Amino acid sequence: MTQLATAYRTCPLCEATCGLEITTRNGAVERIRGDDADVFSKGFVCPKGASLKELHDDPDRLRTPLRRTPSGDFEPISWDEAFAEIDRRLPPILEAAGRDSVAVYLGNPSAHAMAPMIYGRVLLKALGTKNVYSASTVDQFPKQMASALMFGTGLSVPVPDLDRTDHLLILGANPLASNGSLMTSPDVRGRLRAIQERGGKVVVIDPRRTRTAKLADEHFFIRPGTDALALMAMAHVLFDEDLVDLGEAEPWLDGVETVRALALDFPPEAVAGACGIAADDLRRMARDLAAAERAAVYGRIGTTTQAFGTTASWLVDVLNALTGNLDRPGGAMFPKGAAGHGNTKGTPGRGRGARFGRWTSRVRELPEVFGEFPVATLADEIETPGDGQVRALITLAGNPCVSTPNADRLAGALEGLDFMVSVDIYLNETTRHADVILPAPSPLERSHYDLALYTLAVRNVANYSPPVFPKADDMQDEWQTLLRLTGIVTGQGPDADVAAIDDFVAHEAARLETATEGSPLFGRDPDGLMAALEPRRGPERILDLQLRSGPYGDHLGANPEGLTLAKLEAEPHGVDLGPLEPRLPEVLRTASGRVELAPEQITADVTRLHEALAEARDRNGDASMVLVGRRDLRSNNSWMHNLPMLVKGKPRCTVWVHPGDAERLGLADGEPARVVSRAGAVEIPVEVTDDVMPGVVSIPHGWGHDAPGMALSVASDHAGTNSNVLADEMLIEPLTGTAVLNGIPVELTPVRAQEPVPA
Ligand SMILES: Nc1nc2c(c(=O)[nH]1)N[C@H]1C(S)=C(S)[C@@H](COP(=O)(O)OP(=O)(O)OC[C@H]3O[C@@H](n4cnc5c(=O)[nH]c(N)nc54)[C@H](O)[C@@H]3O)O[C@H]1N2
Ligand SMILES: Nc1nc2c(c(=O)[nH]1)N[C@H]1C(S)=C(S)[C@@H](COP(=O)(O)OP(=O)(O)OC[C@H]3O[C@@H](n4cnc5c(=O)[nH]c(N)nc54)[C@H](O)[C@@H]3O)O[C@H]1N2
Ligand code: SF4
Ligand SMILES: [Mo]
Repeated sequence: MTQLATAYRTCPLCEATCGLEITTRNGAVERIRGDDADVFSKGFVCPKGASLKELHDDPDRLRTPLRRTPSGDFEPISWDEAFAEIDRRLPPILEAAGRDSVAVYLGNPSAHAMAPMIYGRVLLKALGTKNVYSASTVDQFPKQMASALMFGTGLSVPVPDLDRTDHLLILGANPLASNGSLMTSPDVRGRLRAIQERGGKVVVIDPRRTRTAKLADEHFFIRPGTDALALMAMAHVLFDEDLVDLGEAEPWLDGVETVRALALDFPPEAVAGACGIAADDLRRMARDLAAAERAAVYGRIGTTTQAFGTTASWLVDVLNALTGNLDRPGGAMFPKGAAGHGNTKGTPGRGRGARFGRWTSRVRELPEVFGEFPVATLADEIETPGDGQVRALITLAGNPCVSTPNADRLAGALEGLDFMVSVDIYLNETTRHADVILPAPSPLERSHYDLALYTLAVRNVANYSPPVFPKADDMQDEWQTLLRLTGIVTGQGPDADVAAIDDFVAHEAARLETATEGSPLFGRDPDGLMAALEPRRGPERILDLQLRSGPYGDHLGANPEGLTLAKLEAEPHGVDLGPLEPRLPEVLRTASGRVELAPEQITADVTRLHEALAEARDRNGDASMVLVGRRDLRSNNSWMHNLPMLVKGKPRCTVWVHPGDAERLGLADGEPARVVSRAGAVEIPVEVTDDVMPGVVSIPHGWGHDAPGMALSVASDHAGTNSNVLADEMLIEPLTGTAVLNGIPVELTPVRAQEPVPA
């Protein structure tokens, strides 16, 4: 008999958190479409959401643990064998070479699931290594550092209040392709269109004419890496033309005069040449921002993974503050996530602030940021002998061999490790170097709640999804895998009592909550809390605790109308907690209890900005080329190219070259070019287009699926080229160590002009 059923599930693939309606028949996915009743996404879905069917069914997706054999192949093994092997090989390294000899790399999907968000942290703590790396240093740390220094926590990131703004200035983001980032917002296109429909304006600054730029009312090309100059110039105009109006936030703002003094040196006329934007246009952009009733400035990847990532990210919110748009409806506002986070915990309005550089990396002496080292130095730490050398690596949901700079060097370094474990769903460019691969369930076989993304959402919402399907026979929950690894690194062996460790973790969470002044549960008995959370276990128990102690929570009885996980379970389309609300000063966790508009660590970087400006003047008019990235709606970083519906059609991994540059360099549309940087060289087909600025070329990241020994049968037929072979691991932004992935100096030559390489 046919069993038809409908399940509602939040899509875990990108930051937009769309609600999906998943129709199943006899335990298989029949159809996936947008959930019209979802309180946030209201039916919006992108092709990737629908591709979850192919992901779930993908025969290449790992179903059992794998072990690398001496010949370099992989053989399936049981979970018990896998953990026994890890227990045989990892603890001796820890014992002989110390905790720092084991590095961990956390990839992007680990911010999109509860198990790694909660239990990844447990594993890290148990491991006690300083060698923690993640995708954050090829992504958003600059924005998080700026936010932490200005507002007190790394997740106090103001997001544009899309649904109420009249004027949106976007720098270095293409939300029509990416679906938004550090701005959780399903259906960005609809929300941008609505701005225009209510008479507002969207302005985009990007070295490419993106889909977002095409929708916008105005678009300006910008020379990569010069956003901080452009933003400084706009700040200059605001002061110069007496347009500064701090609005309601004024009583909480410190450092306005420091900003004024710094901006004085950057009139639009001085930076126009470097940025490639006319002085008049910079002036007008600043005036428009000031004139709009409600405006927001928003910057993303193009402003973070570049030479001035932190400084540009800071200036985005400086402009929001100077125009009175910080914390105002229609401006840039602070979300309030239901599961709580740094700026909803402890004493409202004041905190410990943020400290960076508490320790430094061994080889390049790079400062720690949010407890991590830059992934751009991971290869150094593996390759360089000496005390504290990294000898083993655990990767969790990451593909650094494609996603991080000088990818080829890192791949070589991984081969030199004594031991490597990957928790991953594919045998891919990175996991092929592992000795043991531990699979994770399909997204449809696990529950979901967006712990991180709802703290960045343009509307306060909460949505929990139970698993659509029970786990496949041989599958183990990812959280249990992480706890078994925790058992191994704490010397409890391969068969540690996972339930007991989980009890311990939950009890610690309850204890911490009851011991935190300002918590609604302060002073309560942790054992009583534990009893109230029965019979939940694993991520659900922690989530229930976080929801119930969070800003909308039931406070375990004290606020009976409040949120609980049970309430979310009863609302498959999510719970709408309303539009963003002003949160100053309560949101602040700075030591001063004020908004630090001019944090010293960042303002010190303005010296470098002056130098960059001088250099740009010297360079004026030369023919040097720089590389930037791009995203495509049907990709998700490096790992979804094994799904036929996402790779069909014409190849997308091409280098965009402006017609003028193509002519000068002898490059022809459709012909291969050789692109060379300090770090490496690739050959890639040329796409001649005036959608890219002269002097700039663009290659999407996440491709290059041609390494040997992988099990990616579809992706390897659409291999493309790995752009991070070109990204230079020595080019990092100094404050956070985030890799410069946009604005990489490159040279291009036609391949046909090359001498054939002698055999
Ligand atoms: N040149 C250039 N490089 C870039 C960028 C760029 O714009 N330009 N963008 C950067 C950004 S923003 C990011 S976030 C990084 C991403 O960097 P990474 O996170 O290292 O790379 P991903 O491609 O996201 O790889 C995710 C990995 O997780 C696995 N995976 C997927 N789902 C699961 C799961 O449920 N459980 C487990 N255990 N594994 C899973 C996949 O198989 C894959 O191996 O790339 C960065 N690299
Ligand atoms: N379809 C799809 N969606 C995704 C992802 C994906 O790979 N594919 N990845 C997800 C992840 S992990 C993230 S972090 C987000 C990222 O989300 P977005 O930041 O929106 O990502 P991009 O589309 O890469 O947009 C970055 C833009 O910056 C421009 N740019 C490059 N250099 C500069 C510069 O110096 N200045 C300025 N002003 N612009 C510059 C690029 O041309 C590009 O258009 O997307 C997420 N969503
Ligand atoms: S926009 Fe993002 S969350 Fe929405 S369906 Fe697409 S991949 Fe999933
Ligand atoms: Mo990212």
